[in-house]
Amino acid sequence: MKNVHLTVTGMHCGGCIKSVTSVLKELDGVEQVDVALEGYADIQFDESKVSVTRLIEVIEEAGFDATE
Ligand SMILES: [Cu+2]
Repeated sequence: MKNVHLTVTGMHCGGCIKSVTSVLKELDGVEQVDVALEGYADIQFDESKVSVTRLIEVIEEAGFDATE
């Protein structure tokens, strides 16, 4: 299990947090997600199932920007 802290920009309300949280949780291999309006996402994931690149990708697909 691995942890990553991503900087996420573009979140403005609880709905945004919900969106980011749910797209991440839908991924196979994601164990725990903590998304905050301050602009970050802490994610615990199984690196044999999902990559950081993929985590960033789904956040961007949801309409936000993410960087490691
Ligand atoms: Cu919002």
